Amino acid sequence: KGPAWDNIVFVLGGPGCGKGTQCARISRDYNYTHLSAGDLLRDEVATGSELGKELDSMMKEGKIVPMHVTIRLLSAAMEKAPETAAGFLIDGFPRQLDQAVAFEQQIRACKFVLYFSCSDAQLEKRLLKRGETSGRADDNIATIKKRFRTFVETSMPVIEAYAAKNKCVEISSEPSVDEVYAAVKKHFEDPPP
Ligand code: UP5
Ligand code: MG
Repeated sequence: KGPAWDNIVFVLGGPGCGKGTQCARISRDYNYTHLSAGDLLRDEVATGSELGKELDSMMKEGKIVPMHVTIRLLSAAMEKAPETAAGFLIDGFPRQLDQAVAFEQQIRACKFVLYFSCSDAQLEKRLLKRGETSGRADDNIATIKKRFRTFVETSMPVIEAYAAKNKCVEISSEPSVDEVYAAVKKHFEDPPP
């Protein structure tokens, strides 16, 4: 397997913190393959399959879907990625501690976690704004509140576990996209800080 398999970065943070926005820039500038677990799930929903229907109703409730689904989708997408890529950005996964363990056992260990911290007030503002045009079924206030709750209760422990192992880089995503990216870039430059 190519060098990317030794350079897996989990990109985590609350709903709307800017994972997708920042990953797009990193993949553009550093030749990383960007895989958003949420996008892969929404692609499955878009096929109209039975599985897609089940995923859609879980996502509308802000629930985390069973990890055998996300791991299968991610692993298939990783196998299809260009061999010349420098790394993988796994955006929005793992969302629960057992998912981190399973991914690292079944695929590879991650190099580090990039965690975007942001206040709920800012997240809510961004998601409601995006909801005006995104067409995302979960960008409505009722689902947003559920997504926040799931993040705090279930996904924060993943971040805390990597932080305890000194494998978590925390960057505030409260400032502008450019300012956040300036902080992000430092961690992808060679040599690292
Ligand atoms: N924006 C971004 N950065 C900004 C900044 N610095 N200043 C001002 N505005 C900024 O950004 C969100 C919005 O904010 C955009 O309009 C952007 O322009 C603006 P985005 O980059 O899209 O943020 P992101 O963190 O990617 O937000 P997203 O909504 O995608 O995060 P979620 O974690 O909520 O969504 P995801 O797609 O990962 O998951 C959706 C659902 O899928 C989950 O709720 C869950 O039900 C399910 N799921 C699983 O079950 N398992 C998984 O492994 C993954 C998902
Ligand atoms: Mg996203």
